[in-house]
Amino acid sequence: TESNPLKRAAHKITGEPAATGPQDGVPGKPGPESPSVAEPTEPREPLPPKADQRGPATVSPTGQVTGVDQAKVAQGGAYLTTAQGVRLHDTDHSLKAGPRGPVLLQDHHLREKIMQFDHERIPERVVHARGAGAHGVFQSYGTASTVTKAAFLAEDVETEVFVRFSTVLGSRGSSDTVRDTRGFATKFYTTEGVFDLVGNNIPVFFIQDAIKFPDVIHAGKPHPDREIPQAQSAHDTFWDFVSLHTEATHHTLWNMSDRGIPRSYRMMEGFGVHTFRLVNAAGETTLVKFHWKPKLGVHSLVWEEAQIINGVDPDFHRRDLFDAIESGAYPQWELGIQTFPDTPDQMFEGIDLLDPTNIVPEELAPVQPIGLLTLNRNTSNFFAETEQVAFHVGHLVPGIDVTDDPLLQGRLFSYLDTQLTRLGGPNFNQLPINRTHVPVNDMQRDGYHQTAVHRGVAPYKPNSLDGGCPFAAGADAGAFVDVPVQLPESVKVRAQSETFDDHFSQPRRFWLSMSPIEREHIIAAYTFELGKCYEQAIKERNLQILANIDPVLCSKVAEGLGLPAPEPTVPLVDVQPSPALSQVGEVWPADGRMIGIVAAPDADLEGVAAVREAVLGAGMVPLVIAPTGGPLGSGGLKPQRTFTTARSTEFDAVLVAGAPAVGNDAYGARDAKANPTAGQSGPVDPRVVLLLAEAFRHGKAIGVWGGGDAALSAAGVPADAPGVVVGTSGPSTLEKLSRLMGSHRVWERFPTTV
Ligand code: HDD
Repeated sequence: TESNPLKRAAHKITGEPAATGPQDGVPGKPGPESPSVAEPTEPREPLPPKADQRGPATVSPTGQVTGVDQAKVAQGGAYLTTAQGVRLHDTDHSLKAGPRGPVLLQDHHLREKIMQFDHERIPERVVHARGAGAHGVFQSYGTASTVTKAAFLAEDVETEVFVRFSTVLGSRGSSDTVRDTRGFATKFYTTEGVFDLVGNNIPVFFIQDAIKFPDVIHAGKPHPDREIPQAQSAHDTFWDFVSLHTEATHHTLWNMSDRGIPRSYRMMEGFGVHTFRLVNAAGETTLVKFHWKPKLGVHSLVWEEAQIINGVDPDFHRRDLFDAIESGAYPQWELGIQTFPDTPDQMFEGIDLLDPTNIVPEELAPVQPIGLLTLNRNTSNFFAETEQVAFHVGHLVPGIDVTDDPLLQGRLFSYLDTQLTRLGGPNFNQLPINRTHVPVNDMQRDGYHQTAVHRGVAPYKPNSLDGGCPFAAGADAGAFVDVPVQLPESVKVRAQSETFDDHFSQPRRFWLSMSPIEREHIIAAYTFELGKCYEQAIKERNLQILANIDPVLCSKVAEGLGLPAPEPTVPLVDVQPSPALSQVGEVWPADGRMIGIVAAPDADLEGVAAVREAVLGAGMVPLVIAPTGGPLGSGGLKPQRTFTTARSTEFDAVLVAGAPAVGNDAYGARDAKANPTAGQSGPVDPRVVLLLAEAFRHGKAIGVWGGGDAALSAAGVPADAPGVVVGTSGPSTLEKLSRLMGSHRVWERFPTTV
């Protein structure tokens, strides 16, 4: 009955009981009852399968698709069984010679259970090991139909998708908010087969030729002797590599910018990086670059915040994505293309389109929207979906083809190859998450983990024994036909085009396009990362690179390192800035943002309840933070966080109702005693003081009412500082605070010198 999906489903993350609890994000569908405290005693059928738990389709020789209910195969019946379906009556005790005796070798259940467990892990991805995925739908506008015949890009076509976001360097268990590039890989289950767009949140790459990929990754991964640091670029081997391969300058600069620490996966751009080739129905070709534009805008953390989150909530991005989808705040991106004529030189306005270290500024080639991606369903099993999903840049559909970008060409080899080790053989395409949603008739046979029961005797072509099946299709029947691209006359060489040699003018454009605040962040990031290097020569070599980007950048970082700033060794190019590259200046919707509301039992609880409703009504998520987990006041207002579990980094803005005093609970009083300086003014709980001080330092909007200004002064936050609202009531304070949130942070609070 509730029309606002956030309001309807927010109980999933706010912990409140739902009147009509949604299940699987499906509004109105009653959810499972909360588990009772006592152990259940009656056998019960497992929950019905979710859509993504259905098994791969089986295709008959005539192309008829029949679904196998994988959930039944994997998890059916109310009783515990062995893998062979034999019912068990005890899985907690191994078979022994007497209760204190040795375990018997004959215990077949023990043996099977432990064997399976011993082999639960598969190798993590060699890069992009840490990730989070979600299901969704892609709605095409049809605006790309003139340049591509791809069926899923025709007008009003809806295509199911699966998206996996990731960090590049860290292991599977590493933290989400490290400084790194983020992966943005999308699998489109189109009516013409699977198309994968395997991109990043940064539009350029470190290297121009895939042959260097093992090298750049070896340099970025932890040092091989002691395997540190984890998921970081702040170490000698990374900076050694990027200073010796100056083509890495542009990507490195993006990593040192705010793009390296996104606020959320929901607030990242995505890029196909390479130039691709589209083909339309008439066989005409167009070169394109793909862009994902988040509806919420592009936003980042600040560095201290990112570091704190690494400790207090290493799953920050994963949780954020999951919670947003669960609560109905579905993240959306528009897919766009920049188009370029497919000229023989494959250059555009002097920019080599085959060089993946280049962008084409949006001011020169506008991004034209072609469809809308909505992520609306969480995974129901991380391993089966997010871990087993296998992307490949060679998963193309008719109408989309590759170019000769040497990085892309190498990727075409790598993505299939890596799955053999990771997923244990060539049949990973049959895993439910990888399976195309259209009939498959591929003449591939056997291999490890083959699950299809193929019919017929003639998996070769032509044949007469299976009636000639399967038949090859022509382009008119939707076949992928390679574009007959004219190649220049050439000789076999290990070399690259001279047009790949300018490594500094594009980074310079990026630097010049940044606002002063963003430049400060870049300077701070280089100063931090190079400051973590041990080798003086590596610091100096990198300062030389910075001098070739911009003298101010170089001198500021040099100052921080305590080293002299070198002169540039290349002439500084007079490039036009590209305002589209800056993240600061626009106003964005605040949907799905997290609002912390601090309240003690003696606060204006009616005001808190009203604010909570208003936050939900505005499509944001309210989290009430109280001294303990118990209900507040006679109205029974339930807190979602306590002073012990809350940290400022979880919230985009903080509201305080009153000034929660020390001693509201034993822990607050103890903290105050142990750390008397934290609670400077004495009466305010030190954890609230910390919350406010951090929120202020990180440029977050803060609102107080009902005596909350005492909490502000305890935290050293001036009541008249930019982005601080001292209101007369909860709702009026929230209203002013919400207006501040559209710009993501209160940028005026950050000092700038450049
Ligand atoms: Fe890659 C994974 C993106 C260059 C080799 N890559 C991987 C993933 C993303 C990217 C998002 C994770 C996919 C997932 O979620 O499963 N990679 C990129 C981009 C690149 C790029 C945007 C440059 C423009 N990659 C690149 C090169 C090579 C690889 C040059 C090798 C020559 N990438 C791989 C891989 C991975 C991979 C080893 C590891 C796991 C996987 O493929 O499935 O094959």
